[in-house]
Amino acid sequence: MGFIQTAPVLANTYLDDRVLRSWLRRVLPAQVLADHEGRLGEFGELAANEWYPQQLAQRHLEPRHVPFDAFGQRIDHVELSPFWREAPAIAAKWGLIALGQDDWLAQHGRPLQFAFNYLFHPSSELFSCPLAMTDGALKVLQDSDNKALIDRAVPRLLSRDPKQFWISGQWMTETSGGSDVSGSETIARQDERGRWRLSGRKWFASAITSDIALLLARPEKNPAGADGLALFYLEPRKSDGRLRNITIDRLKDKLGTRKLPTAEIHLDNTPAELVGDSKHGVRAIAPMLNVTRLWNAVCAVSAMRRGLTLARDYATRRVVFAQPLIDQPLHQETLADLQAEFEGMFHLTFYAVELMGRIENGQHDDASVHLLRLITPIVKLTTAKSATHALSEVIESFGGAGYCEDTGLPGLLRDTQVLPIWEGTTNVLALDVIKALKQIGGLQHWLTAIRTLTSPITLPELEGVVKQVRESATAVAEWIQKRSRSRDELPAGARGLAMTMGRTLALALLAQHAEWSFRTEHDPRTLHAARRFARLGCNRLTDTVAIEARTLSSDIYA
Ligand code: MFK
Repeated sequence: MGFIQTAPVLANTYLDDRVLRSWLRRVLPAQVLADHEGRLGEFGELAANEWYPQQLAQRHLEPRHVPFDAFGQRIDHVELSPFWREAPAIAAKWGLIALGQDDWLAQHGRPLQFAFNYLFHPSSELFSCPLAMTDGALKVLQDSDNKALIDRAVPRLLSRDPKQFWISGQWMTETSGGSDVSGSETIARQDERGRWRLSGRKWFASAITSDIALLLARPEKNPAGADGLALFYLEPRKSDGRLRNITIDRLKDKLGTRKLPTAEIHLDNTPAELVGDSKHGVRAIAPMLNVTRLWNAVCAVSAMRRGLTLARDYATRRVVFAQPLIDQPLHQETLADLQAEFEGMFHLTFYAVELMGRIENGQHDDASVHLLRLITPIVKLTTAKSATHALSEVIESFGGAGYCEDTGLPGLLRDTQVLPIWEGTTNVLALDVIKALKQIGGLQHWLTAIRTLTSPITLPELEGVVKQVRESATAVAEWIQKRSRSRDELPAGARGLAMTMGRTLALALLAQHAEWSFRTEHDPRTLHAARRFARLGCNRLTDTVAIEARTLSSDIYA
């Protein structure tokens, strides 16, 4: 037998993660971190050495839809992968939802909850998806005035007891639109007993095995358009496990997220509860979207971290041209760029997580609430794009091996490619940033955040970085100012604007952490990351030229 290449090895994903651990040391009180470090280490061990190998070994075991039983009875059974059968119990036991609302942890609950889920995502066969939706549903129900639904569902969603724990779906998308839900065709009617019943077709019902779902439907006398939609709650299954007036037409044949059972379904007089108002369903479900968008970002940085860890380990084991890859200057440049990009995206994401924790635990002043409203779509779209690019580079860094399914790497890329799509595409979220800017009265909260982060920085090594952050922030303000009176220019350039705002904030956050880590931990690595991220650049602002865009997008010369 000739040469055999050693495979990359995944170490304990918590103990091995300098960036996460350093961030937790900065943001959590020492006692809170000390109380949880053991469990984070245990969880990181399971993620690396139990769940990830199981996922690789069982990569062919995808969910299967069994529409009929042997005698022709419609059963719509969905067979799940072994890990998916076990995952709800893991989530309950480890408090993957409950931690975020632990009274005792107060604002520290969210950072801890998302730290665990960040460790979980790339070893979870995308069970992070129903967890995100569960967390979002929890928020919507808790914010509603519907005491009956709160009493019924909230304790289940927050339960740490696997027998009690429920997960939620979020069924918004219809054939008429995923981004624009205003044309939703599902109709809600009240039966003779006044109970709501829904009929229609949902086109992307993810985690179809969920215990509950939140969805939009139009009460039959309501007007067309988004405002006429209302938010409903339903429990899809009866106590015997059979679906309740729901037919699964088929499971989606998706590019990635293949362990996640996403279904096309029909509702036929399916009983449901109105969550609140019989109109304004989009407004009512928006808090759920904002939670899942943050989860999306956490999953993006988590996937970046997993890919990078494997690529780095592989580079220490792979010798070419008489030298380990890790010692070769060009490969070092490639991995260093990825690491800097990852660190920027990590701090951007977890800044939003920390802000959410503070707002939910008392700091609900207008400035914080407005800042979170504005940065949520920015964080989601910036991290999702960055992660898809990073995972593509990771694959390439393995050469041909990275292109082979049994390394597990192609799956990592495919699962990441969903992140810029679901929960709002990059363009839809960029337009949401424009809407948010209008709602909250402009840039001032974002500019204040940038100033607050950079003003205390005194390390001379960060002078250039801080200068760049400030120049980029000024460029953003000027760009908006110049286009504020144009009807089309602002939306046409929204993607570049949102990316620039995301990257500028990320750089400010990297600088803040670099200063802290250098002074407190005597570790210069975040400093290096900040300077490199600065060289990768923040400014993605574009001068849009309408005639060019019209001509080239249609490729018609008129
Ligand atoms: C692993 C992590 C992720 C896991 C999740 C996986 C699950 C996958 C399943 C799915 O993909 S579910 C589908 C996800 N779908 C979307 O994310 C929809 C994307 N489209 C949008 O976000 C559009 O912008 C939107 C549908 C919201 C636009 O609809 P409209 O009809 O033009 O609404 P409009 O006028 O923008 O907003 C209506 C109201 O909602 C307004 O309030 P008012 O009625 O008081 O004026 C808005 O302010 C409010 N609103 C909209 N978006 C908001 C919001 N409020 C707060 N935050 C937001 N993000």
